[in-house]
Amino acid sequence: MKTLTTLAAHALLGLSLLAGTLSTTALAQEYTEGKIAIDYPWSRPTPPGVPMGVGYMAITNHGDSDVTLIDASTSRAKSVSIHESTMKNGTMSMRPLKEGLTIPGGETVELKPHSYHLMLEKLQSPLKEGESIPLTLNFEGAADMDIRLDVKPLDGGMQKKEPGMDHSGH
Ligand SMILES: [Cu+2]
Repeated sequence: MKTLTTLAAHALLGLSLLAGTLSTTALAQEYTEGKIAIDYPWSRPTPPGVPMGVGYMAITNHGDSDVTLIDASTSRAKSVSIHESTMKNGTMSMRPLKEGLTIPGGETVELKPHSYHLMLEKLQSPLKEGESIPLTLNFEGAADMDIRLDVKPLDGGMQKKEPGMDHSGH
């Protein structure tokens, strides 16, 4: 049974990689703890020598009151901070959210490229595609959560691709 399940999972994964964004999202990991749901937590591979990685996910607050992501930690990095990227005069810059990131009751906040993200600082070793990175999220107003970031290819399946054009690798 276990072998069959593993084979099926690999087959599904292969299909999802070819099919692109929608299937990848549909198969993505979800976590729920109390009123908080985390969808599609992912990261990107880091080149050797680059000491920083990213963390992306969608955080949904099913409660009535605000919840704030105040901190996060992982065994793979010395520290994790919460950042916001903004475009200013054509240049992308990012700033730490010192007060944390608030998710109002009944709303979803997305951490994604060019927007809110987690910054994994002083990585112990590069993040490699296919890895799953343990991450603890600390909330104010909700219980802490242990999740895993799936390390996806550089485009993260986030870019639009032409069907049949996805064979450039290797
Ligand atoms: Cu950043």
